[in-house]
Amino acid sequence: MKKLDLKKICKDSKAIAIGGHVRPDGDCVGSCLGVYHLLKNTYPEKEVQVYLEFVPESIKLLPGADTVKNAYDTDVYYDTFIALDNGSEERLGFSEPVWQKAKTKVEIDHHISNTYVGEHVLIDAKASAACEIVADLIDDEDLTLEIAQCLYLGIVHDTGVFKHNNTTEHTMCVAGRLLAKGVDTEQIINQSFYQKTYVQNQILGRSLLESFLTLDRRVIISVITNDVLTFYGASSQDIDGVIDQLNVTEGIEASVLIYEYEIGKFKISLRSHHIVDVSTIAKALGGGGHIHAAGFNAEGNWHDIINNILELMILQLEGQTE
Ligand SMILES: [Mn+2]
Repeated sequence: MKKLDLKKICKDSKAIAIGGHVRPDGDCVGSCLGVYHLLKNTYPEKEVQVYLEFVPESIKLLPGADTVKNAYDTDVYYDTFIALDNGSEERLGFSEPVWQKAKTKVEIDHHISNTYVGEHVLIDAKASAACEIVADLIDDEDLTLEIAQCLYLGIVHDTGVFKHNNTTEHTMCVAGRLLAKGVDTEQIINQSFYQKTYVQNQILGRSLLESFLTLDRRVIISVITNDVLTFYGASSQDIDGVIDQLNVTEGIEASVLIYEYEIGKFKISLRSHHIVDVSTIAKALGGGGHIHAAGFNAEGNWHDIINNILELMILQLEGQTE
């Protein structure tokens, strides 16, 4: 596999920009900050700047997170741009013009759909996370605790704490190498991944309490109305994770979460385990997604939405094809 030498590529650059995809996640922020620390440590005199749309609240514990900018300085020319965890140029968002102008373009990613070509492109779809690839590009003497913290967090997030099937033997070896640098794994995993705000917990509790089982207890459904959101002062971000909790209920095949983000307007998340292909259901109702995780938007009355979903789900549970 082609290996990039980040230090060598940046040796003659005066200013280096680093960026990732819109709506940055743990792997995106972690890989950007990991590369940021590597270059700052190697070339303290150079201008190195990370550009991301935002840093999610739960990831602000990473060293260097406070240096990230969400608008670019038009008076600085970056001769090198390093894009991470980013499948296509458009996904860079506001920093795309900086990328376009840069003389040297570096792309490191693990999305199978990645379309980049160029001299400094490194795409490994087998890697669990961009952070895993970046870790392999950093020699042991350059791998500081700060870098290890950033990369560890990214791997934790993209593997769902080493749970998803993208976790390989190599992933664990990389994680072990980062761990050896002194990463406080419990702090990173709990604070950035599992920790919830009080409001998020209240919404989760309420959703579980009001959920119900149907179709022979094979489908679990919960509805969060706009009244409930308003009562708790919750926003759509506070709904994250509710569907996953519904979906780990023992014995169910599929789960449905309906939430009313505005009065009469709903977002619907669907999950399934084995039999039901929720992507076809979501597609039939105007949305899309993957076989076991999909969603769509709807307006009107949530009773009708449930009826529409169940009608399609029954067909699949009964083994009919549609
Ligand atoms: Mn990723």
